[in-house]
Amino acid sequence: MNKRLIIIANRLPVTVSKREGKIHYHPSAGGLATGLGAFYREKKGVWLGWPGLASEKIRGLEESIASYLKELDCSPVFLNQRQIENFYYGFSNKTLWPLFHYFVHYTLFENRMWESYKRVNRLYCEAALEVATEEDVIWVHDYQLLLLPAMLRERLPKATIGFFLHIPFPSFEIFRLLPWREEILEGLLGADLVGFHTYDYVRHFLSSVRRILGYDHSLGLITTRNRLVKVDTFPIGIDFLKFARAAELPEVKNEIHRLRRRIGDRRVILSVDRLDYTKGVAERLDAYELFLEKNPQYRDKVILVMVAVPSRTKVDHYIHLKRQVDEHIGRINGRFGTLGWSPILYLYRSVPFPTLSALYNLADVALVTPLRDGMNLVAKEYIASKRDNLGVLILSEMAGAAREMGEALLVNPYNVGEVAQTIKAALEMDKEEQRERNIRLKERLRRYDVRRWAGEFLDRVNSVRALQEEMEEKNLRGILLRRFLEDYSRAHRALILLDYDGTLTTFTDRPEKAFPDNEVKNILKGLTAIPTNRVVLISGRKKENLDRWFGDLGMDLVAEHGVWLKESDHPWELIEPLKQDWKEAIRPIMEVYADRTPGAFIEEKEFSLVWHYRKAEPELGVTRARELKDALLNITENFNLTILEGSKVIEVKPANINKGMAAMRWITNMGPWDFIMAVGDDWTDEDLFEALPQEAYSIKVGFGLSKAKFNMDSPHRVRGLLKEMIKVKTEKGRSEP
Ligand code: ADQ
Repeated sequence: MNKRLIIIANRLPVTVSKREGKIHYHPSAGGLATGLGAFYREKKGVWLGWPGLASEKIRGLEESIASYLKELDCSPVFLNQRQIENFYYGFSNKTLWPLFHYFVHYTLFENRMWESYKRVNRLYCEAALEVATEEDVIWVHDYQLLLLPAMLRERLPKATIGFFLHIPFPSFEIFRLLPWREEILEGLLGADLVGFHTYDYVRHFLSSVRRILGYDHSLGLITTRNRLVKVDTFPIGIDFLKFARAAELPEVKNEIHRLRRRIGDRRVILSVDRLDYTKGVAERLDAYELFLEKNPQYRDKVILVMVAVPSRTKVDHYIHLKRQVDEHIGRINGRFGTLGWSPILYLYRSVPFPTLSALYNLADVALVTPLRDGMNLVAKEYIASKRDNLGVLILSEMAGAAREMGEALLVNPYNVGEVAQTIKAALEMDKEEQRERNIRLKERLRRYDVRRWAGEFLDRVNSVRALQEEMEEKNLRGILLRRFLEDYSRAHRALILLDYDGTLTTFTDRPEKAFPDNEVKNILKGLTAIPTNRVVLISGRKKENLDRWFGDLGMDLVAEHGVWLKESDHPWELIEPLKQDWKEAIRPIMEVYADRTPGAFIEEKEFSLVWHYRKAEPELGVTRARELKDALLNITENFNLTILEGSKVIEVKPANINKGMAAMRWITNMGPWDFIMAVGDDWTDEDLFEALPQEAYSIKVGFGLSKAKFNMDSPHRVRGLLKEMIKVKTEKGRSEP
């Protein structure tokens, strides 16, 4: 199905301005607008965003602006001066931008700005609800709208929602500083797919989600309380052909001639960016200065063309940066310049495309040295523009682009000496080598251009949505739930197999703390009291533990994942004679890993050993659990043992004993049944689900891959289900005396 595409970004691809009382429209700068501009219109989409002018300045003109923009498939979100101040210049650009670029000392944490950020995200949500439906694909962009996915999800639960972050996602150590970190992560997890430029950013995000919200993931698939969210890498491409073909255009050729006349036959080093402290302009100037100092032979033979687009000119750090750069350039030009030569040609403005393209074509070297950059499109545009494949790209390791542009000369932008030397090496690189490097770079840029990037993102978001729907279909509610209750109410002999931890109760830090509350006891008592029911609690816990908690309820019990069985008032029985000698070999290994992992501990059961890591630092816990499993694998085979991976536990016990085997005693020996159900939440319950006959109801608590036919999202809902079952039978009992 060809779904409509709704793009939501801070800015529209069209900017509205007002000059001499008249409204003007012109295309917005930046890769996203040019790259996706054509794409969303082909998809019959709508682009939602701020048109770039405060609403105070267009009082009374809102409607005519909106109707003009509508022709361009754009839908404006109008922001007033205060919102621009607090949401855009404030929280977006004084909190998130510096923090996510590791400029912690520039970061402001102010509640007033945060409140505005929430309100404006809500405003975008309301605006989106006017155009979007659950049938559309909604693609939210960038750090100004981190809360929007969850807001949209709340209102359009079945919509397909993607989110892409254009800037870096910082490491957990940085992200944790944000006082509103939980809300931000929850906001993002409203999406079906969250995309980043590089795998490092993906890693950082997953780690923050795990440590801050406690949601685990497997291969980038996060399981939240009730949904799956995919996290993946999509390195943005550029509009390759636009740059590759530009040199043919007469206006670009003219610009090349004009600039060449001005520059003479000097070698050209080019620097292009928004004037932003993350772009490393000061360090770049230091490096160029050092290069001129160390290599007098190049004076008057080179020129650095520095193009800087004014940016966020109302934020203090940017005002300061502008002054600093002006002075720095003045100093270098004063120090080395001659009557006929200025070492730096500085253009502090946005240049039109023909000029930009001409500069890319002329430049012998592109100096792209941000201190931190999500991707950096300039690096890609430079290479794409080179028709003869000549030219050298010097690229910062700290730019996302460095991950895929290994053929460039990679530098650490803080290492001024290294950058200065690399400028020299670039100017002296032989042509054959330049061609070789650039041809390879270019081929990748051609293949993975901005359309391919957007196409892959949208394909993926649709496939995640399909997976979500599959999970939805398994969710035991609505018609499915009604059918379940009807089947149950008709049953004359019902077998009810229940796991305890994670199924009837949520997990706690220490296993002994998870004792049953009154509600759960009443439910179990109520179910057991119904004469047509047979209730079996199948747990991994020790039998003494189960006796203490459930001994007086009259139901059947299975302890230690199927080692011990007990029918109501009868004594405990061992499922079969079992040896214990293996424990001496396993315990010391587990001890080593418990000592090395703060928070981890060993629990000894009669026929198994369990290594718990719920209280350990989450990532260390997972890593150590993997290592422990590896270390145990060789030994367990000799003893005929199995290793079970439960929820934050590794358990070793005799093979051929499991919950499924234990359940067979009831399923087959005590049958026939006209209703069987089993509920469980972790890997150990999968054996149980597998042992059930075809017609049985198997229910997994939580989302994720399972052999169970149905899902329920929490122990709370399982309790609700069991209460319904009691009610159904009690009412039936009353009406059928
Ligand atoms: P930016 O920080 O804006 O983007 P960048 O990726 O380099 O950085 O894109 C800048 C764009 O503006 C380029 O397309 C460039 O051609 C254009 N541009 C720059 N200077 C110009 C000038 N003087 N005149 C005209 N045009 C100029 C954010 C992230 C990046 C990420 C992009 C896309 O910070 O890391 O690569 O989004 O995801």
